[in-house]
Amino acid sequence: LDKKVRQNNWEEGNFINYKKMSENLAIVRSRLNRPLTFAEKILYSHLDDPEGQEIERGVSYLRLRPDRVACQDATAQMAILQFMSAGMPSVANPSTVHCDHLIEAQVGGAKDLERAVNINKEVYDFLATACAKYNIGFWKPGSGIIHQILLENYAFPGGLLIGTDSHTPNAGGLGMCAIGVGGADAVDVMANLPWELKAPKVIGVKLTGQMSGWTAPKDIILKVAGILTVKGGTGAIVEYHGPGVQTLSATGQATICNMGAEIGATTSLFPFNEGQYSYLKATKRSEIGDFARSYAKELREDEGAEYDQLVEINLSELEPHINGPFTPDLATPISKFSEAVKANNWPAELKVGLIGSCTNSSYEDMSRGASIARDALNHGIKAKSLFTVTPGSEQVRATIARDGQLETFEEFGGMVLANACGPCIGQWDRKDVKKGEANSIISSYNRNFTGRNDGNPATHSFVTSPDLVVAMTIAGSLHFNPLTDKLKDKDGNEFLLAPPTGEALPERGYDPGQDTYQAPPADRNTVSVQVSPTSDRLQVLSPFNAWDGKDAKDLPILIKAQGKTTTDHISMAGPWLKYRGHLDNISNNMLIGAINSANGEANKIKNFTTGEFDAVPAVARDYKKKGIRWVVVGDWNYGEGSSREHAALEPRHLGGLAIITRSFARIHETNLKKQGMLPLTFSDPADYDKIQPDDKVDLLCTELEVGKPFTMVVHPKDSKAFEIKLSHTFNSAQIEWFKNGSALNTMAKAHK
Ligand code: MIC
Ligand code: SF4
Repeated sequence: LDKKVRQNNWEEGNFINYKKMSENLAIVRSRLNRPLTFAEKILYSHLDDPEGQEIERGVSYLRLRPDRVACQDATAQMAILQFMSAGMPSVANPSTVHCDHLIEAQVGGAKDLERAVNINKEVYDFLATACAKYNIGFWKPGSGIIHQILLENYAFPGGLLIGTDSHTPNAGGLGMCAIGVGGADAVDVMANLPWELKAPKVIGVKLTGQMSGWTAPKDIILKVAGILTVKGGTGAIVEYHGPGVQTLSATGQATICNMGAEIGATTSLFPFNEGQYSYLKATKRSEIGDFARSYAKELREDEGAEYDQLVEINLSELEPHINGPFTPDLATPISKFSEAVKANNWPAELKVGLIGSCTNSSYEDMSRGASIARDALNHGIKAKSLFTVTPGSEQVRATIARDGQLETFEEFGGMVLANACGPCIGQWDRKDVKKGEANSIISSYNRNFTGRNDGNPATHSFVTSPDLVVAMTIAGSLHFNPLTDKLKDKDGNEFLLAPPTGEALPERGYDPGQDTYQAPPADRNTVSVQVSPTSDRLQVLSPFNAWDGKDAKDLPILIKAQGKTTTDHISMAGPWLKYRGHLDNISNNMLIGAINSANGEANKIKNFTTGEFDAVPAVARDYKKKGIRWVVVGDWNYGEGSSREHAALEPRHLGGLAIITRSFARIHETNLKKQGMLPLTFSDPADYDKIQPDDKVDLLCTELEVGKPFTMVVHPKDSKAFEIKLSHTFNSAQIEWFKNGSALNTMAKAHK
């Protein structure tokens, strides 16, 4: 364990520290004296203070020392702007930035990339120079999607990674504990502060049997999402184990961990196994694989480890699934799907099939997909629906270009898009249907909230394996089940598609493609980072005001949001991605997708000072101008989805004080605290119904204390005031963030 093994092939001085990890673990073991889950082993071996740390799953806040930080371009801008205000010369821990979210899909890979490089020049220049200055590895546009690049280059078994994107758990496919966070959390680690996480519960998923035919790794997570629902993983790590693990490729495992974000899990992970070893070897990291073998006992759960909840899946019986529309947990097995389409009146014609994205663009996925397309071509037919392919990285693109899968997809009628997020995040200049027209699309992506892909709320978006996407595009219909339904070849003869086949890893090795990495230069002093004061895309941050020390009286409810309020509803992506570095401009999208319980409409709320209805950001700005602070009332799992901290920064910037909900998604709740907001929950969730949008509320902020509920006095318009109790999860350090106005203010204070 004393060997010096580098974390990756890019950075000279960063090593994997299994020795230190095992020492930490020995300390914690002697204290806890019980078998540990794999997730616990990784977390506890990264504790800042293994002797003194209080450890109770679901209760204590762990102070951790992650091995790495990663940011994508849409969240990195705000993270780096915050890091810059901390005034440090360079990042204290290994960090990378990845350009993937700002590339719009229009006509296909090369042209789209060129266009994006022009449109986003200012932002890319900012990120490139900031990375050079602060010693951060920079992956240029075209390199691929953050999670794919991390898997190919940086993930290692037993490591702890935080990333400013909710699908960071993708690296769990290589046995890494990889957790999605907001930018302010990333800044803590960049600045060498310990990173805090509420000690997660652990949900075990035991896999037995072996998949065959049309069933793919994606079906495991589609099924798990159906069982646990979008909030079932909240506060928990999902840990896969059991004999079925050995039957999966590392990239298949990554797919499963990736989409674990959709059930709100803190992360998902697989123990170190042969599939991972082979992948490390294929990506030129045999040394890491061998090193992991020598530490293998600690890279899995202990015998007898106990889970807070256990789910069992027999892979031999698992059917292919399709989830959606509008939510990723509505899981339907393929054998029941046609019926469901009829019963729910979902548009049966399939307009577009999309494969790839960070979730499903491995060599295996592409090979299996291509085998189905080839089968169709051999019968003289092609895709009936529009069909797009998004390679997850330049390496995957170059390899499938060399090995022929890409050509097959093109012959099949596919359009190959840039190695980037594209339609997954609304970066899609879709032309085939009009806004408002009901239609269906199906993808191998992970998330399918209303309007996410094309900005059209009437688009029914389904997620499934790449295999089913390809098969369904041949039929052009949601009624098609490739396992049982025949297609007609070019002469009208019926045939059944053969089940997909494909290699987990390229026989001839990966082709790295074009070089897309910028290492930090040796001399970083001379690099200067510019933000133009007149820019509409980047804005230097100014600190938020500290708390005034008083209770807040007579606050209006800006909006009482009803039903699903995801981060896409709070701070929409798509066209708004361009303002991710400019807080004031992006605040014009605040809550424009949330449904007002008063009228069932989005972006139409009453301004109580004028009695007029207006857009949410406009009313908030008016209150701010008049010096009136406000609150938002929300429903269950508020802030589900993305890690984007803009969803917390915007209400803070426009004068919000508290967000009061039935429950929160983890990352969003932390993001709110970091920015000096109060995320509060109804102690009795039924109290949500007692609040009317026209009520005023008093928040007794002076009562804020660890573990104590908080009083809210409600003043209904025409009846007597009443009190209700609100709960919160602030610990004492976090209360300081509120008092100082933000976590960043707290950090600045400590530096003085
Ligand atoms: C997403 O999939 O929603 C995103 C876009 O990758 C986000 C990050 C963002 O909003 O920038 C995420 O998942 O965290
Ligand atoms: Fe990009 Fe979509 Fe993956 Fe998010 S889920 S990182 S938007 S490809």
